[in-house]
Amino acid sequence: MMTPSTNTGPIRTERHDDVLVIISNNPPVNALGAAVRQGLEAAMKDGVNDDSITAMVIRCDGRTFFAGADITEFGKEMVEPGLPTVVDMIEAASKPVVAAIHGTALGGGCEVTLGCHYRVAVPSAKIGTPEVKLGLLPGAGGTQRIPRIAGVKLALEMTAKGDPISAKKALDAGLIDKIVGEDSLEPDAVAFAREIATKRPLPRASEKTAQADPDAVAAFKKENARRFRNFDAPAANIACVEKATDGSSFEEGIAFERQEFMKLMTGVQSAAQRHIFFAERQAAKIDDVPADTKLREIKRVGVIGAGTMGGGISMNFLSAGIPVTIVEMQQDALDRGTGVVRKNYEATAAKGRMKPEQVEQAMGALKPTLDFADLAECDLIIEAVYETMEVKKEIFTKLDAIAKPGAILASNTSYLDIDEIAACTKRPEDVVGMHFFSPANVMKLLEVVRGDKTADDVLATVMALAKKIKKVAVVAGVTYGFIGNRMLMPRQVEATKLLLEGASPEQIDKVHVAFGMPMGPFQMSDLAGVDIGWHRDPSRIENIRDALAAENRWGQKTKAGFYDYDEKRTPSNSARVTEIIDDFRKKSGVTPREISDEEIVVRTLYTMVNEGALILEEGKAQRASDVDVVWIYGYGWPVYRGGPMFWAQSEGLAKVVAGLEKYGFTVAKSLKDAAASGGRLK
Ligand code: T1G
Repeated sequence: MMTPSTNTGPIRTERHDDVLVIISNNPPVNALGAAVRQGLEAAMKDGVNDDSITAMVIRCDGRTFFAGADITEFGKEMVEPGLPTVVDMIEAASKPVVAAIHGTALGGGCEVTLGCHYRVAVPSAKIGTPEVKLGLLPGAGGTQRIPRIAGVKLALEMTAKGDPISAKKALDAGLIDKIVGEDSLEPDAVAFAREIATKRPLPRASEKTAQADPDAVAAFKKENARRFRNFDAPAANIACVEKATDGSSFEEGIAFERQEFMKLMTGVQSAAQRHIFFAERQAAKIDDVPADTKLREIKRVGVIGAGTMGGGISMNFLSAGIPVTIVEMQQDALDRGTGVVRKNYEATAAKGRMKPEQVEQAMGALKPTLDFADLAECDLIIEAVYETMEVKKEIFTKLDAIAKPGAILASNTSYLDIDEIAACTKRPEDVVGMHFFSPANVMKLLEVVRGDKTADDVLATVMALAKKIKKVAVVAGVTYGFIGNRMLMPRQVEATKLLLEGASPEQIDKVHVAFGMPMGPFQMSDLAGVDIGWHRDPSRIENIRDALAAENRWGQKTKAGFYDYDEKRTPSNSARVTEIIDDFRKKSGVTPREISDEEIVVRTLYTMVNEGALILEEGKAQRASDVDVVWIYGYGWPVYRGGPMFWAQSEGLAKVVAGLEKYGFTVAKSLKDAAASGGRLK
């Protein structure tokens, strides 16, 4: 018999005879904000003090169990009770408390389950402590309870890496006690609570002892040093888990966790990573297009070009279960392209990340054709051919003649003018840019280029589709290079000038890698190809790149570029490149000088910020945080620096302006004004 009882804000309770069910209704993800914590505290008191209640169940309405502390509260005055207090109160209860888990019990949500004496979950549930992805660590006892329940190795995996685990894995590890029916979570949890209502002693994680596992810790520290250089949080998570096994009491462990948590919470890295968490979600919103805009149905996608980009783009849709028609001009190119797609899928399957039958399913949904007219059946057609305007215009003119009414016509161009391409069709409102980043099936960023005439529903459809194919989409305006590549240009120009003036490729790259970029400008050139955009005339040498390209120094693919490469593609500084640069300096009449790392930072990083400010002034990006998202997901900008615009704020805009002026750059007005007023770039 169920009777509703107390209600405290988002928390209500329902009595199931002798079992009290405590329910949170705090959409969208039941974040553990102040009202939820206060409600939980009140409900727990009710349950404990009511002698007719023998056990309690905590569950959530909506799509998920608590998905964590409320990140929007961070950095603000904490409102009592804090989450650690609530978790400790649950654990200290004199009656059993059962967590009924569905969706994703993450962060503080996972810690609430750990404070409970028992945990049941539906098969599809996931639990995890992803705080490390926010530059934090579980701050409500997770680093001390997980090792005590499930051991050090899993505790390290969950906290220092931050990936959630399945209900099954949690069951095997003892983190949950039972998997219940997918559609009967509440009744099954109530029944379970009744079963264990009189069982004593109540299992309390804080009363268990964690076994040390030095091998696991050592392995994790090695992995951490390799994968997470410069990040503070992973090491702090490892230290907290270690603390749980060094003989310290639970209380001492908690004190250490609190100390480490506060260090991270008040640091720049977590602020940057939390900024990106919200920026990524904000980027999905188009300020002047209503969120409920009716979307066009995309049942089949057409891809023109089966090269590296065309193949990679196709995989995004195939992996999301959307059939693809891929068009090439020649049979051998078509076969090569589809062969690469199959090879990529088989490599994924070989790593156990895909079943063989899924490979066949994906390949079965890929329809290769030489007949351009086959695109007539597609609802979205993406052109991924040569980056020249005349080819694009030719393609879109043909597309206009055969694509069905209402089909979205997209170009994967990295730089070119979408309005000019749209003008080749009678349906410019259906034309949009979809700029994927290579490798297109791996890189998360998708720049969605909004043409002058692009219809709102076209834009909204592509943004929604981006989420479906697991891309992070950012709306860009029509400008050469859109957002990312346009900001890359001043960096490349200045890096080349610095070479001429006395810096070496390795010095410049070293500054960028130390900053946290995956590679510097010249390492990137060697990876992408020094010959990209080269005029192919070895006798015409107008800059250092021409000189390298003329000697077949095209980068990693020819084992020589700005660096020399061995067969494992390990780079080494090249004496020949030094000679080429010296020759060029002599020919240009430049006397090389000592160049400081500070000058390299200003001229290759501050100039990017300046370009980003211009892009915002021209309305080619919706918001400064969008520019950050582009650089995090498209170019590997270190997430713990929050993206170029966030980083400039943390550097101090006045310092950025002074640096740019010191080296003679014209500073964007918005950047100058924000620096002068102590404001922010919007
Ligand atoms: N706090 C506040 N808002 C949140 C939130 C959170 N924890 N999680 C999500 N949102 C908002 C999000 O901004 C978006 O808002 C909406 O919910 C839907 O999210 C003490 C310190 C749960 C897997 O790191 O991973 O607990 O844009 O678009 O794709 O130890 O949200 O609609 O206005 O992402 O279905 C730890 C973060 C916090 C989990 C759902 N928890 N969230 O994904 O929806 S720190 C996390 C997620 C902590 C304790 C520590 C995902 C999701 P809007 P969404 P989704």
